[in-house]
Amino acid sequence: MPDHLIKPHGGELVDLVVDEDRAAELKEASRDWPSWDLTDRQLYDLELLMTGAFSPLRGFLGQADYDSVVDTMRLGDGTLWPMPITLDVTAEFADGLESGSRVALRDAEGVMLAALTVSDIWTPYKQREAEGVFGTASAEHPAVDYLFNTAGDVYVGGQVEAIQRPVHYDFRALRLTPAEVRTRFAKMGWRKVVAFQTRNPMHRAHVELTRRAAAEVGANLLIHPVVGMTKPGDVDHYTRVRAYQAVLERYPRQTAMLALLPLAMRMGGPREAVWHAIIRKNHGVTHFIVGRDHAGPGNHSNGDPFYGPYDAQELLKQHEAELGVEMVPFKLMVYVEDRDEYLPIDEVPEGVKTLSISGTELRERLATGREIPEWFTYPEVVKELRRTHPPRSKQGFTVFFTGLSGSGKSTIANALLVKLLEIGGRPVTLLDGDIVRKNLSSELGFSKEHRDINIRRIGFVASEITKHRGIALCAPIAPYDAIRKENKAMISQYGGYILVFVDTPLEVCEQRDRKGLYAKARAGIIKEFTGISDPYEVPDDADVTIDTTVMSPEEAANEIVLALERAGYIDVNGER
Ligand code: PPS
Repeated sequence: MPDHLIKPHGGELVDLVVDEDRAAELKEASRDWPSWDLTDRQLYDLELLMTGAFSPLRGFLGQADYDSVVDTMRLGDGTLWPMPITLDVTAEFADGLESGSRVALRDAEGVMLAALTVSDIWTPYKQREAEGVFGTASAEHPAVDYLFNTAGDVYVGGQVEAIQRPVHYDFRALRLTPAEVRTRFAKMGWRKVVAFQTRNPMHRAHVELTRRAAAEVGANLLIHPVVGMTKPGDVDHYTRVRAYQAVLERYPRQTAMLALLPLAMRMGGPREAVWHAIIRKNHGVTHFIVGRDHAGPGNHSNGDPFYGPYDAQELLKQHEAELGVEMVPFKLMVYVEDRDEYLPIDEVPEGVKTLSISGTELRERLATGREIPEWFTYPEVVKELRRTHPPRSKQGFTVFFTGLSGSGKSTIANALLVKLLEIGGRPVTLLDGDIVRKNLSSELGFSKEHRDINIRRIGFVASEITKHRGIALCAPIAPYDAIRKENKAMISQYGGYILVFVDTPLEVCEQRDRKGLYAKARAGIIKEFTGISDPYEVPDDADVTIDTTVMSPEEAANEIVLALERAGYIDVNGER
């Protein structure tokens, strides 16, 4: 593509990828260099550095640029740049480096992606970074949490020479570099392009909003969703991209284009909006849509928002002339039933009825299988969402029993197993204490450390079973609360989790002493025996508590079936 055709779109693009000879030279030399295995976030940052999406950056920020970005939102030379792109490492790794050192930057498989020439090594004052960049030092902000609790303590700055881009096997045709996007625009004759940033599935409101934005400024549309790191709990990008592909058909032919952006978002609100605009400018767009609460991190636990709903618009407005990207601001779009159309909330006539469905409400409708109305989204989007978010009655779940040895966990679990098989529809796996100790944990004893490893293994297997929409019944003693809660968090990401406390008093367990273990424990022959010489932490979060002195195994299993039914995981009347 001749240069003059590409020029109208965006400024100078940095390209950090070296030619083959230089790449071979760097690889050869790197045998003597230390290697740094990039974290997920660093991989995404490096990819966008390499492709020029972060132009004018040529590497990870040095200390002077970093200080300046944190305090003034500008690089040392005055160029507007709102987000510190830093290479955080451990203190041990940094110890072996000095200015002028070379480092091989590698992916998780050990493939060398780039060479870094170290210019600066410093220990950042993270509190200042948090307050300067995100306006808060609260670890409830996901990026601040990352900064304080995940990022390394030392930063290393320096120029990057790129050898190869991180490998992605998914949606390759849609992963376009800034240069590729510019070339497409030029080929299609798109002189004005408005970009839409998103980390969510697109529903009718988004399509209406983007169509309006494009019409308002007389531009074509680039749908530019983030497929790097977004907010925890977001819909996975595979589902989203399939849905975007479907939604693309809703635009007039040849007016809109879809490209994927492998960005690690920080959820930094106003500063992030400016960053997003710079990245889009690098992709050659002329306009950028900023809606309500752009790149917002959600609220504090007390309900207060981190940023005002239109703070991002205000900040970008101040800088749009300097950036050369025009902002297209949007208010919240709501559905006006009488007119069967979407309007920005400030254009809705007084007294007119509006409808909207929140993210939480949408998730609940998916979980219960309730209808998702056509005024809200398109059937093809619903279809994609339902494929990955089936109703609870089709999701997998784990029933996790905890209780003393001899409390009756296994007996009840076996009764429940049979009842669930009778109901049918999902495969059931019983991970009884003894089964697990034989097949997964035969080398482990009963120290706290070993018990925790044992329970973690059970949790991992149960989470996989749950993810694959089966049923896992786990029945170990699991005496420690923290590890039970860890499992609960892991499993709940994928489906249901019900904690059953088999609350049989120690005296009763001891009286029963079916295996003769209590007698041995009392005699000191077995050490670290739960309830006798080892602790049992009573759960405070049990969903079902069973006292086997008043309830038969059959009744107990029935209680659990009822609890599962109430939670929606078993639908005994409907389709199984
Ligand atoms: S844990 O704590 O969850 O890892 O224990 P778990 O895997 O469920 O194993 C408990 C069974 O092992 C037998 N056993 C002991 N239990 C507790 N403490 C000690 N020291 C011990 N040594 C052996 C005991 O039979 C437990 O089986 P259940 O079925 O619970 O009675």
